[in-house]
Amino acid sequence: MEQNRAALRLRTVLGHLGRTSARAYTAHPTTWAVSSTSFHPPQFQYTLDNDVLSLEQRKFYEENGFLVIKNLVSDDDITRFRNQFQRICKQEVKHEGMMIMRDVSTEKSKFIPSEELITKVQNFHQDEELFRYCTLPEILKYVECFTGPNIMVVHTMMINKPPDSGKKTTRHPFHQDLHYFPFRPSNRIVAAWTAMEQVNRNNGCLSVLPGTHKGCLKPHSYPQWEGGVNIMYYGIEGYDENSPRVHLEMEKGDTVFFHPLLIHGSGWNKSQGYRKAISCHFASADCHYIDVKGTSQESFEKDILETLHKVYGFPEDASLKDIYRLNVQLVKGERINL
Ligand SMILES: O=C(O)CCC(=O)C(=O)O
Repeated sequence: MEQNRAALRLRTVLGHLGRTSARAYTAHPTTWAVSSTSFHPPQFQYTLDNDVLSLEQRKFYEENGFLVIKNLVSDDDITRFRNQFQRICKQEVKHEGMMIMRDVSTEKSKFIPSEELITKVQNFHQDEELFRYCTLPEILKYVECFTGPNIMVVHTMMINKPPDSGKKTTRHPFHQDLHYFPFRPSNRIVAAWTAMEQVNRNNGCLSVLPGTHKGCLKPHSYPQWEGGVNIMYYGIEGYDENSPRVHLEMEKGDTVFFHPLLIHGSGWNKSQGYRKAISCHFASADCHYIDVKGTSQESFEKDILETLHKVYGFPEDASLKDIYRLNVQLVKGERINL
């Protein structure tokens, strides 16, 4: 029954996107003509009233939990992010608090400062050049539709998915981003993820389970994968593996905005290239913190605190809130209410 409902929803999603059956969906412009300005149905809970999204786009996000905007970020900006990432990889630029991650398949090999060995840079808040992504007016314009006008940056990532060694360690298991966040309400949090080149099933594009943002936060743990799993790549427990999924094939500059409860992940990189994307999580500056002790997020809090203690000497008795307090940054509006 649940399966039938999910299949029906997938057909509706593909119908909206101009396809009838294929498993992979190629992102199309989301500029439907109908405006939302004069229409305020009370059932809208995941999007806010403003005149940026068309009614069709709004309904699409409400129903599916994601929205692709074609060609949003310019080639020039992408080149600048790419160049800065290379400078970071070569250690020409360093920032305290920025996390440099490697793939589990190469983590024991000798470290050479080059982009071949770095799969992700997290928390680039202090890097002026990469952080420009989080302040681009074209990004914030859409973010505001989900967060409202007071916007803070809560998490940043530049992802460089390497060619897979054959052990499928470059996969990112299905997960919900809310697992990592100690603030609410979830509907006022949104991710922006921009493809820095063409992304497709061959190089490990994002895959999403449409409509799953309407569920609740589920327990997460490390998947038991034969080749190992990357640090902080938690996977959701107990989701239906046969749920219909949509593969978001996107062009350079296309950007997907998605809800933090949407179940998503990405496939292994079968190509010889490094699949790059830049991403930021935004939240309303009016969100409030929650204590994750006693919740399914507690294991993540323990994990990250252990890592930060080992690497940076961060106090062991700190909390997830303390980590975020050091990082959140206002990008629009007057104050952070945390
Ligand atoms: O870019 C990817 O491969 C997946 C990114 C993602 O889902 C995440 O880091 O939470």
